[in-house]
Amino acid sequence: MPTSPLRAELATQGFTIQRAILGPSELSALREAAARTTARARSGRWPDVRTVGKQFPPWPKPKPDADTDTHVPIWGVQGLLNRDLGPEAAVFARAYFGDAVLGVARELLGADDDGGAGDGKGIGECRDEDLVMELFNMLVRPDTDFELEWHRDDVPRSASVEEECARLGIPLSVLRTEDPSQSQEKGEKRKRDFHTQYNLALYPDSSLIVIPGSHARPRTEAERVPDPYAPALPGQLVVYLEPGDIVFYDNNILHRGVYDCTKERMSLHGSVGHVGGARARARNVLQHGVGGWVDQCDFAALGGGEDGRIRRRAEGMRDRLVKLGRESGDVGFSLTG
Ligand SMILES: O=C(O)CCC(=O)C(=O)O
Repeated sequence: MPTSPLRAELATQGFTIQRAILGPSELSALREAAARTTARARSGRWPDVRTVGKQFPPWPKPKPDADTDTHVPIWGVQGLLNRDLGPEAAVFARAYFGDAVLGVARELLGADDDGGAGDGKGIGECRDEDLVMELFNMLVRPDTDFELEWHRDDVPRSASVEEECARLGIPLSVLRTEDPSQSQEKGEKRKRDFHTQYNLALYPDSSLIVIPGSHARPRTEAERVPDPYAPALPGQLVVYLEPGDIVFYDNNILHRGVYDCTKERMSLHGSVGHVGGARARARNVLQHGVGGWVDQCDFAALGGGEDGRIRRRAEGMRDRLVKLGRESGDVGFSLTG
């Protein structure tokens, strides 16, 4: 069992919530930048979006008509750190690379042991030099109600139980129990994760639904149901966040999104890597098109003084992602649809 309470909760439940990590001025700056960016994306002037009706990347790029008003139906905006976004990118960069988010990420990415690898590596605290820039996107209210199917981010629905166990890094002994959700083996993943993913809410958010503990076991029969949009599965839990709350979750927890078009949603959806993960993370990160612009990211707007420390951290994390991109080649896509 990990010694850090946060790591222990992530290992057993598959998610952990931290309340009110943003101060009022940071929250208000982020809301303003998020509103401008969302309006720009809906008007077709930001190409990197998640379009309603499609769950997984790649998403089509809107082609605005110069003569008529364009309205793009979106449920997400991608690439918040892309310098082409203009001044908003610096506001988002302060949140992504700042201590509030990365303090929690570093704790979650630290380790008490080598996670079962048996090579004696990877023990200890996670330092700034270990961090790798990954994704920073935003999930927003669609114009019409929209749902995502139940999924794990990096394991296809078609995976057999054996494949699922291998991808999740859980012992095959789980298979020998009658009901995997009741297994003694359940509840703690053996393999160390070299990344962590989060939703940071700028408005009250109840869109994410998870099945606690499901990251550490194969799907039960009930979870292998033919209806990927099954409205209720045993043990499901709606994640309630207030503005400034953040949920870190294992991206292979069984989860879905249910979006109510009458409720404002602007939740920053990010992931942070550890250098130990390198190639294994390449597909998850680079399938979102980040490789096309990450080497152009310029964090000069983060300034000097105290911000200089954050800027240096940002540049180091960016450089480690650029290196990962160079080494990885064509990575393909995790899921389709
Ligand atoms: O809307 C959410 O919080 C979940 C998004 C999600 O499941 C995904 O991006 O894969």
